Amino acid sequence: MTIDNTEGARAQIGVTGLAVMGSNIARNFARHGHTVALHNRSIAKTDALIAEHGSEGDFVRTETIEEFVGALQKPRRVLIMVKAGDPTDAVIEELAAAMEPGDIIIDGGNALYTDTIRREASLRERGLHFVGAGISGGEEGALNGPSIMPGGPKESYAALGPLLESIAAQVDGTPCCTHIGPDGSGHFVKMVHNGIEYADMQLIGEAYNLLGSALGYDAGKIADVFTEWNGGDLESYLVEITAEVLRQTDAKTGKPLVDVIVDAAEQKGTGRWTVKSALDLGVPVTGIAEAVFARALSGSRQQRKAAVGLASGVLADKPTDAAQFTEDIRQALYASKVVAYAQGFDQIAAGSAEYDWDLHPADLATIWRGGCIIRARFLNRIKDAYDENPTLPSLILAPYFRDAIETAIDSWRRVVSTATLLGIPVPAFASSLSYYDALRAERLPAALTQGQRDFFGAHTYERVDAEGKFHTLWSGDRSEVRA
Ligand code: NBP
Repeated sequence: MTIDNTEGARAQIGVTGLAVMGSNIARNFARHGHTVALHNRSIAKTDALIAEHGSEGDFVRTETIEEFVGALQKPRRVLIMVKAGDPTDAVIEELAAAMEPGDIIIDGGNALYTDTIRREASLRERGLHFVGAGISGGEEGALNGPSIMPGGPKESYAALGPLLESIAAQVDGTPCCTHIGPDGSGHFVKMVHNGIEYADMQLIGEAYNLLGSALGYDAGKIADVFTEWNGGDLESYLVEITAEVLRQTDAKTGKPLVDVIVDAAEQKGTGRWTVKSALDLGVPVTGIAEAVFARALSGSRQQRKAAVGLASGVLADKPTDAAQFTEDIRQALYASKVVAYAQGFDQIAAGSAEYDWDLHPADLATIWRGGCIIRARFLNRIKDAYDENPTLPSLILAPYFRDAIETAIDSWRRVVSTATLLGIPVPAFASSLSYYDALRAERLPAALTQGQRDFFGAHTYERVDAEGKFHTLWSGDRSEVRA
């Protein structure tokens, strides 16, 4: 039903930015019994939403920002769903000028968390609450239940939480939405979520490539393998849709669709942001970084074209036991996935410490169980691991995952070595295994690095048998001095 805006301030929530995400979230609110004020820069999208879906609930049609703000109950709650970046700043400025202290502005776009920190600080000075909310699940999730990661002032969650929780995905009666922490924490966590998503997709891609290139399986047969895997520990949205994509036939050629799609992966930027932030925080998110670089390499089309035909060296024979190698790939995928999540959670811990956010990993695992792109059965295990030990040094050390990797390790090594001997690229499988081997090593070659740094730059080193810093007089008599 469309409510005449002359009826006064009666909407519980307003949504501005009615492209695919905003219109689906507005419909989700309305379907849950909330009256929703609608606004979009160009009125056409507002009218289209009302014409096509106006019967789904109570919508208030507005044209100007003043009219939009005037249609809202106090404290006013406005969700911005516009293109991230400058458009978000422009919309915030317009809204802030029309709103009053105590009102709440929520940015549900994919904002860079440092922008959210800046915006929150500036709006706080004006008495407004600003909530940077990561929203995952794509357009389908927005309509039927996303995973929502709202940051910002805790007080604002009292007025906002019940509304957001009502439209979020639910798992075992628990909404996939919780207050994450102050200022930019919601968008930070969403960014790392997307980084993990990149790693997960790359790992699935490597498994698909191995099944095709090492075992000669066609798309349909690989789809069957993924469907089977989805019945076990690997059960997840991404594995499920992988089978669907692989099973799709191209209407024009009759071939599997995947075989006619150009093999150059694009990216919108959240994976890159995750890696940049990890570099600043000094957290080795090797799986995520390999995934971002793998997309970049796939997109270097001219270079790749020029490099086709470069020497491969002598390649090994393909595996003869297809069932065993398929199981090896499944195990390698699972173990590498554990590493990707472990690294993502390490980054979240580092961000929490850097910005004093007091983030709770078990809460994140809980709200990622449904609605979002990385939803997976295995998030229950992550939640259990952090419930049991909230200060776990690494997810890999939780008993369940430690055992799972112990079961997978031989397969994992076979997959990485076989892929290498066959000349099949597996950057994420290989770097995850190297990360694991480095983490468990008693000694690393970093000792030599420290020696080199001291040699050319007098950067000093620590000793295994004494406290303090030391320097060797490399260009003198090579005796050691305390620094
Ligand atoms: P888009 O990111 O394509 O943005 C389109 C919307 O932004 C339209 O409503 C447009 O108004 C509005 N807009 C622009 Br562009 N510039 C504006 C300005 N200067 N002032 C006011 N409005 C402006 O929409 P989307 O794909 O629905 O995504 C919305 C947000 O949600 C983005 O931040 C996105 O990153 C995030 N997100 C998207 C997904 C997804 O799966 N697509 C998932 C999760 C999060 P107009 O109609 O007048 O041009």
